[in-house]
Amino acid sequence: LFSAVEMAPRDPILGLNEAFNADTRPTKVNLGVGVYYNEEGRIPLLRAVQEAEKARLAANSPRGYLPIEGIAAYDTAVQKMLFGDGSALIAEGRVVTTQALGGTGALKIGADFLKRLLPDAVVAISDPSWENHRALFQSAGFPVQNYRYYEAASHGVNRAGMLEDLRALPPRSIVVLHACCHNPTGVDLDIVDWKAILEVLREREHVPFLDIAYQGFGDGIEQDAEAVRLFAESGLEFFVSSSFSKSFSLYGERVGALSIVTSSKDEAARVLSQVKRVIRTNYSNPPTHGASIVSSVLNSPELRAMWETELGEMRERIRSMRLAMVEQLATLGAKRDFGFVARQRGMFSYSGLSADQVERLRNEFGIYAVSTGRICVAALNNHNIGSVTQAIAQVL
Ligand code: PLP
Ligand code: TYF
Repeated sequence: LFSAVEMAPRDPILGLNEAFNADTRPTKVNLGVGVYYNEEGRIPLLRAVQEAEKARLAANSPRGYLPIEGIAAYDTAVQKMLFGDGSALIAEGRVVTTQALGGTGALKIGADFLKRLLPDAVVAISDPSWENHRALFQSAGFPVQNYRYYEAASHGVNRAGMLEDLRALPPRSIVVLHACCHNPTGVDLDIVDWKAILEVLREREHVPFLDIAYQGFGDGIEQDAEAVRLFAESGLEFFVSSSFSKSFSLYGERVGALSIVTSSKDEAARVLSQVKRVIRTNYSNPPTHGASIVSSVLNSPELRAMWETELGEMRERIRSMRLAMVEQLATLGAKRDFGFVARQRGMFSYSGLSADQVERLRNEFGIYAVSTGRICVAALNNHNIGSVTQAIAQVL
């Protein structure tokens, strides 16, 4: 049965973790995987989460099966975060939201449902994109193409190229867009870009699939939802996959959601019934713990305020690391201007380092980055930034 099974390639990012863990150098630094580490280099357990967990433990809550679509109070809280408290879409009952196993689970449920709706569609993702986007939509049975996005020379977006590629896709293609804090580049679209993209999607009848895994890490919870809100007002039907892995530092609890914007309450009911069918035949119903914690925090004014403060602290700490990196590299006389790092958003920076330079960082200094030059700025802190910038200056 297994004699002809071939070794599957490792995930290029998660594979780095294994290599990092095996490295015995005490000065090693992991800038590979997209995880937020605090100033002490640890994954934080947020105070708001601790409070909610204490309350949950004290309540001795039973662990029955959840509804297929998850905890209702959680789904509602997700909708408000994405579409805004006063959203007309929510009031009109046009949004379907189901709890999902992280942002990844949301993407997969959405992809499987879309395969039933549009079996012959093409999926388009940004060049570059999160590694898993391509594999995930391919495993749902779609051919996956790229649209131009990142422009290395300007450390910005290739706006004309992107629009041209979106226009050139077959009508009714599925277009995956990073709503904020683009992974891997850190380079985001502005509102003018979003409006232009929206018009192309409308013209070509493409199906937008907004992926938002870092809400709150760019400019703030509301600000980072700008694109989602624009789409909400456009009258288009679209998909949103969202995740609390990063914003609640609950990576292993798998807390995410799939939201689908439909044209009417009646459509929403029918769509929900089909999405539930997809969930039921995959894992029946989602787990309780993570979503109940997130739901208690989002639905309690005190805990929510505490969480927003902590999220703001994470965002500000990343920003200060970006500024420190730019400053230190300039002071060290790096042969390149790194000012663009301060303009990028979210956890990542496409640093412009080549695969050779990344390899030298790893071999000579024990500093791990993705071979594309992506570094996780959220893994820098005041203890390691000096050695990281010195190493970068050296390999340049
Ligand atoms: N989408 C993007 C763009 C991501 O960077 C990630 C990161 O993990 C995900 C989705 C998946 O999120 P989760 O870890 O909640 O599955
Ligand atoms: O891009 C990252 O580093 C995060 C974490 O298959 C991640 O999004 C990476 C790869 C993967 C799952 C999660």
